[in-house]
Amino acid sequence: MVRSRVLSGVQPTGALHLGNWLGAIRNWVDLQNDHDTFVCVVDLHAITVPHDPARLADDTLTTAALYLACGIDPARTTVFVQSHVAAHSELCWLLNCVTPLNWLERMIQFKEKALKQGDNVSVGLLDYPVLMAADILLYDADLVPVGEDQKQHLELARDIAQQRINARFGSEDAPLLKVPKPLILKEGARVMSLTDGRSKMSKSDPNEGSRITLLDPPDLITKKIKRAKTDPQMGLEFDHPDRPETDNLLGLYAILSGKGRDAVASECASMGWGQFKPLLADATVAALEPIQARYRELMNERSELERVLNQGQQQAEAVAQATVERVRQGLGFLARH
Ligand code: AQP
Repeated sequence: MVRSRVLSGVQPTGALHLGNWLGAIRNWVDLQNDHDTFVCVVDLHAITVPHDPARLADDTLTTAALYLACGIDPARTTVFVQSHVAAHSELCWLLNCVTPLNWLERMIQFKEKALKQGDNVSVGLLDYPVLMAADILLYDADLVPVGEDQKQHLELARDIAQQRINARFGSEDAPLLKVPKPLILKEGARVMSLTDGRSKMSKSDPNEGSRITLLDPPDLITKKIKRAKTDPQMGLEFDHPDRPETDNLLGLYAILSGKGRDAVASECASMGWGQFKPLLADATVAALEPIQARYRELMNERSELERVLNQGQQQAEAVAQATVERVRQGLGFLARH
């Protein structure tokens, strides 16, 4: 049976956190059992906002090592670094030239991120969704796991493939690009900031206390959870509209302890924060301990990590190159040999 192909990635813009794991990487680990999975470290995306050149390579390697430490298996998943496959930049350029500017100007994430950058907004930030479209379309992905904030970008990738490439340069029986579908992720996968239950946990939040990174040591995890924002009400409950922090922390406990929401709802119904927070801290430390141990092993075997990324690059290149050639042909370029 032909397995559906899935593509996803995380930007190496800083230390990966619980949101990246529970909202993204954990799902890829499940998907690799019955899908043809491609996961990359999207380093070209990481430079669409100002970045530190002294950290990019290390952050890229760390991100790849964390994929493996979280359970991505290179025997079943193609793991690679986006910039190692030049076809991403090439297809992005080809797509740029057929994408209307006003499609990009209305992207919500661009508007939000541009506001934070002030006068320093790069063309790359505006072009981010076209690069993302290239990432997906290069691999003939059937499905793309998307959270709420990436839905608009996937819609754009579909429109570029369908309306701007296939309809204009392909034929109905031989479309140049496969049009991907969204894979809606399981409920409860959105992890919120520890300092504000209404905004998502994020690598770029200037307050480090807002997130727990996958490599935080136990004492730091305990400290961050101790300081996490709460409310003065006794008794902890899910889904209360005025208690976003409670919902977030209980949700984390349900996942990280492995107990699930129903068991946690009854266990914590009459608890106060003083009793709950140490439980959450212990569950978080225990859940991250095997990931951290495997990460340390992997970083001590750098040559093995590099071998995995080289192999991933070759596998990815084989698929990506064929797509670029198809699109080049459709657009009428002189053949190259
Ligand atoms: N808080 C979150 N809860 C659930 N899922 C999350 N993801 C990110 N934050 C959360 C998922 O992680 C994947 C990769 O994210 P990304 O690095 O490409 O960019 P992002 O979504 O913008 O993540 P960050 O941490 O907020 O990065 P910065 O601060 O650099 O922009 C995606 O699948 C995302 O849904």
